[in-house]
Amino acid sequence: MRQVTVTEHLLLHQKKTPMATGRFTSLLNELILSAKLISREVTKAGLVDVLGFTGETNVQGEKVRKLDEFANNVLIHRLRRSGVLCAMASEENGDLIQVSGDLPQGDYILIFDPLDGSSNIDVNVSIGTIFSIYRRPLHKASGSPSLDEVLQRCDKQVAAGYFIYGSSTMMVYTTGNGVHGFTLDPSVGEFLLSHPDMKIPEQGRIYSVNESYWNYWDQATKDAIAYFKSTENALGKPYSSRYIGSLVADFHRNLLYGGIFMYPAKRKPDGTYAGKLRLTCEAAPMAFIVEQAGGMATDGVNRILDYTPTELHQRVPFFVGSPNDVRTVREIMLRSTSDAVSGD
Ligand code: P6P
Repeated sequence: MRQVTVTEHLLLHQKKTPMATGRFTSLLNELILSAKLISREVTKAGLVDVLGFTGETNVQGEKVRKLDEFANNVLIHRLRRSGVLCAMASEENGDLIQVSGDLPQGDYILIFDPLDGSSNIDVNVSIGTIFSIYRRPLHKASGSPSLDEVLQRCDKQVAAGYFIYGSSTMMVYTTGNGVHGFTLDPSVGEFLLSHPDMKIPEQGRIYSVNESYWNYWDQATKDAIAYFKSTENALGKPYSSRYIGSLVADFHRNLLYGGIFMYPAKRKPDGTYAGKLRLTCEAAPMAFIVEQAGGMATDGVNRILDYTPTELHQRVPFFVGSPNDVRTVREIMLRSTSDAVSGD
């Protein structure tokens, strides 16, 4: 396959969308540079643990700190200078990160999880950076954007993607014209097209969930999970159970092989139920990607992309993957809930 870079692919294959503009390309390039810097540090993480500090300093001239703080600082530092953002939001920061002041601004809004699953880094498990991009509502394009300009309906995303730092570093993204995967070739420092037009298998063979929460799930959830462990399912045998505990790694494997990732609502000490994953920087971008790859993403019943966030760090139950499996979960949950209501 001829070597195609991300920028080339964007300009060549997506020219029919407004996203193939120079401004979006410079945003993507700053994300790519950030990912290269993060990938380099993630790769050395084990050495930092074994050898103590490497003695190197990071972009801010400070000693290498915790990896997710490092990743967060790299993204904020670089993207502030992209000249195309009016606001950012990070999983690591409680509030909006403004891009005001002397730096040039644009009308894109970036929401990201700088290093998802970073607790896995000490055991050399793949982790990732997740990003979601919106445009500022045109009628408000002046001054610093307010929170309500950022909390847009999730199907308003103009792009979404992730970097996965694993056996190789990959970038998978969509601008609404399919999903495309690029693998970093460290020898040239470029992400090269390796997975054009990715499509998730319609029927999965894998289910991914942390079963230790069984006693914290409601009955509808237990009925759904039991489906994948039974012989009364689409496969006629139990699905394979694969759970890494790193969303990007579990999602990426299921995108390639087919399957469903589930993080259901759990009962809290006060008796209410809530999800763990964050809507704006985890569920919404992954939902955009999976739908563009022919998959589905719900909170068990409702489509994730139909959500409008009420707060920046809102959490949701999350079911994402092969459409047959996500649809089946929805049917089981609706039936289980109606049985509960009618007392069956
Ligand atoms: P648990 C990592 O902390 C994360 O946010 C996701 O990457 C991952 O899917 C999930 O939490 C794992 O959570 O409760 O199973 O450890």
